[in-house]
Amino acid sequence: MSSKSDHFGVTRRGFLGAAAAGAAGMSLGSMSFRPAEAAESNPAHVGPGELDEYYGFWSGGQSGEVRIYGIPSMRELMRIPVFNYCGATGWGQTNESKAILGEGAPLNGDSHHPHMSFTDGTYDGRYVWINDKANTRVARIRCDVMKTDKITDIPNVQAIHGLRPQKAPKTKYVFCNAEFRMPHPNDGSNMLDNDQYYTMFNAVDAESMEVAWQVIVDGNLDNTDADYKGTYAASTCYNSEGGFTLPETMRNERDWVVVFNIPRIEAAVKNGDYQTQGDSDVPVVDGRHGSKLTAYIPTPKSPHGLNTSPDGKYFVANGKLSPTVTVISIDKLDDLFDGNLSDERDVVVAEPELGLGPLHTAFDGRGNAYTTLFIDSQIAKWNVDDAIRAYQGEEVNYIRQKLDVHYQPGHNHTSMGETNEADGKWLMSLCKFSKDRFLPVGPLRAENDQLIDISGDEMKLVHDGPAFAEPHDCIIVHRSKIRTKKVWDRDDPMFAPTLERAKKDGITLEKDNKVIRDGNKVRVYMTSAAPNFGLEDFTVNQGDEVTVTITNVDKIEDLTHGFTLINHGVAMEIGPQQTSSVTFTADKPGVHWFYCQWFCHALHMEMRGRMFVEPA
Ligand code: RUQ
Ligand code: CUA
Repeated sequence: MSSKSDHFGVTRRGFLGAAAAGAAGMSLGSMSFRPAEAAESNPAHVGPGELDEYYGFWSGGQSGEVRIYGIPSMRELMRIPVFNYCGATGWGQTNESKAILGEGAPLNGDSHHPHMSFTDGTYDGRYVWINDKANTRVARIRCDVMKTDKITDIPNVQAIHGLRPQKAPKTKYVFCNAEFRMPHPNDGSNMLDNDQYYTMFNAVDAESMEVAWQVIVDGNLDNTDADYKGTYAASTCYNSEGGFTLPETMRNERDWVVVFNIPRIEAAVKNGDYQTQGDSDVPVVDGRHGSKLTAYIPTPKSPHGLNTSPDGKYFVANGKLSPTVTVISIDKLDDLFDGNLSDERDVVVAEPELGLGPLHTAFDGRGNAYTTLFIDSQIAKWNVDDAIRAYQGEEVNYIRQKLDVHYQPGHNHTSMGETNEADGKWLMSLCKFSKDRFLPVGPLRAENDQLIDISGDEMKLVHDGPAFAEPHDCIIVHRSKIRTKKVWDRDDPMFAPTLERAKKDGITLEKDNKVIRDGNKVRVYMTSAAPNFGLEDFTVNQGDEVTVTITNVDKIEDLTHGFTLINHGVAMEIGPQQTSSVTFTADKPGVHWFYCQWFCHALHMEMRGRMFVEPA
């Protein structure tokens, strides 16, 4: 070991081993250098000016946002504020974003699972949904502008965790698991009465974003995925014990995968076979043990990830506290629901033992599966058919390879891997700990998103990508699936209410620069065109409630303006052809400069003006 590598008090691990040492040009004394020829031979290298083949949508974890990466370069292209406040774009502050978030909505989130809308089993590029575990919400991002356009509070439950859209024929529902059992009603009358505790599986209508129905279950719901026919969804379920404390939730050797029979649930709702709870009018059906709407398939101890194979044949439940994953035949579920099987376990067709702490599984479309092993810090590549043969008693080694990752991987995801177009090129391992892989930055460290080339027979680690605030999950979408707008449409629904208000005020947003007084409410309308605001100044009285509405009349791609008002905590983005507005109180007399905070022109620094506030 060279003394240089100890400079930061870092101990290089012996098991840097095969994968890392194989990366060209890497030696302990020159960790951060790679010869140019090595960079070019790296399949993840995307040269200057070249475009990536895939979009990656990353959850922003505890930040509550969603990030867009280019894959394979791992270049971060955009951050989409969702549940969080964004000081750059004014998300959480502009009137348009508040209308989507809801007045007084919390501006934090814990986003885990970004998933795109499907048509016929593959991505259709319309929407990406994401959960907020922290505040029990589900949000939708419009992929034509890459902005959040709807956020739904899920009633009667706590902590939305697993989320997955229906894959076929076209995403009608977004399935989302509420994780924590809570008493019903949750009004303080029954806080210690375990019999009144349960949680629910939820379906959100993909178009309206209203909650379509909820299903009461036993246990805590974890992750979920859907089949390729629109008939079933399956969720992993831990805490079958219904315990409150860690020892209580660990007693049973087996927990469940719960399978939801979507047509039967829809029929129950249609027949009025449901109840409602509290203030909500969402139909609630009972899917606990004994219900015809669900099936509980016993699986070893606290299963976590739930992944559907891209051929549509299997649900794979990842053992977490068991070294196994459980492979469930989707084709056998009809028989299970029709009562033709004697035991729920009859739908299990394989249970390969992979290593310690299996959390999530991804697929390459060539019959192989890739499972993260949290405790072993490895990815196990295994063959599904061989695992099935082994379960039937044949002597066959289903493990293809184990690759060290750094360290403790949670989710992994393959390119197009959750669709029927899984293409087996890239695998992403989202490692929860980076330890010695990056320069230390204080007690809080980056996570490590590792890109693995799976196009050949062997997995090859090709890139370490630091990421902030645990991106739990990601998807890798071929760029052909996505068409984004270059400039906003003037009648975009995102700012339609603002257009409506301007119309009432007799304003033509594209050309008028006017101040309208309405009691102590003042509405300031102006345009922005590089390098000018339509108004060089405007005057209000101290105490006025001021709404500034700005329309960017530039039609040029990438020409965004901003509006920042000094000492008022006000800033917002105004993209080309966009209208944005913000409301604040002018409580300080005197001169307050406003300026454009988005570099837009050689005279960008000069793009500014004054707000005069007359003393009360
Ligand atoms: S979970 S590390 Cu929030 Cu997706 Cu598995
Ligand atoms: Cu407009 Cu800077």
